[in-house]
Amino acid sequence: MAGKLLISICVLITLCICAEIPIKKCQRKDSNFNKCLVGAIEHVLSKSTSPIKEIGIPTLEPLAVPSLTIGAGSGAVAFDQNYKKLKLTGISTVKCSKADVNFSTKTLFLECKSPLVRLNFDYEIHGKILLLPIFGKGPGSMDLENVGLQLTFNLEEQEKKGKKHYKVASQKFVLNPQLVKFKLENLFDGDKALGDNINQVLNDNWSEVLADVKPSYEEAFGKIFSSIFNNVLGKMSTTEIFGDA
Ligand SMILES: *[C@@H]1O[C@H](CO)[C@@H](O)[C@H](O)[C@H]1NC(C)=O
Ligand SMILES: CC(=O)N[C@H]1CO[C@H](CO)[C@@H](O)[C@@H]1O
Repeated sequence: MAGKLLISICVLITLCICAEIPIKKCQRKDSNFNKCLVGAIEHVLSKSTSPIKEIGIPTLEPLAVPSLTIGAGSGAVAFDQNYKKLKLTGISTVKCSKADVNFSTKTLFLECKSPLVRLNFDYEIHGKILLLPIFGKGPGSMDLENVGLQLTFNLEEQEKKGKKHYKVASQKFVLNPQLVKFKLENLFDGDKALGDNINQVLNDNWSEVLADVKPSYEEAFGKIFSSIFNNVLGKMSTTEIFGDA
């Protein structure tokens, strides 16, 4: 019994020492660096149904956001949107066409696509949409179909324990879906006819609705992605991530 225990402890220790960080590495000096980066990013995203603790990446599929408040727009959407228990799915199927790092300007640019990004949430709203009164509280979803995603990170250097690390100084996130479908359940205290009607109006006019709230969504999710990327950058030095300068 004691022998067996000892063996399993040894195995555990060996595993811990041998375990490589489970990501593909790309060397900045390689001529195909940007292409390698596309592969490495897609690899991480495809494995994101569980966290990658070694580099500080939480589960991204689904990505859980406990609560999110988006302020009223200036047009179609005249109310604060309060979301709770928000879950974003679709990140694991993201394909990137471009990853571009410029080490002199310290910028990382990503251009990706997803066939479907879905947001599930509990909502609470009270206000007017496209001039029509709307109120309610309940579960809902928002589907973004064939969505283009562009993410720019501006980085700055910092030193941690004598090693050079990057951190995100600012970010810009742009999302462009080809179609958005809304589904808000239990609107108007459960009045189905009124609820169906507003959902129809939302879906018929999705592009106008989206235009009003898009900048706030981009800002909110840009910050979420930055904070995840910052975790990675904090755990790995510039050399560990991108190879020697
Ligand atoms: C990096 O950006 C600078 C300034 O925009 C540009 O002159 C340079 O060519 C870029 N480097 C690469 C490798 O793209
Ligand atoms: C309030 C509003 O702008 N409604 C428009 C939504 O879209 C339909 C067409 O599907 C228009 O007829 C409505 O005027």
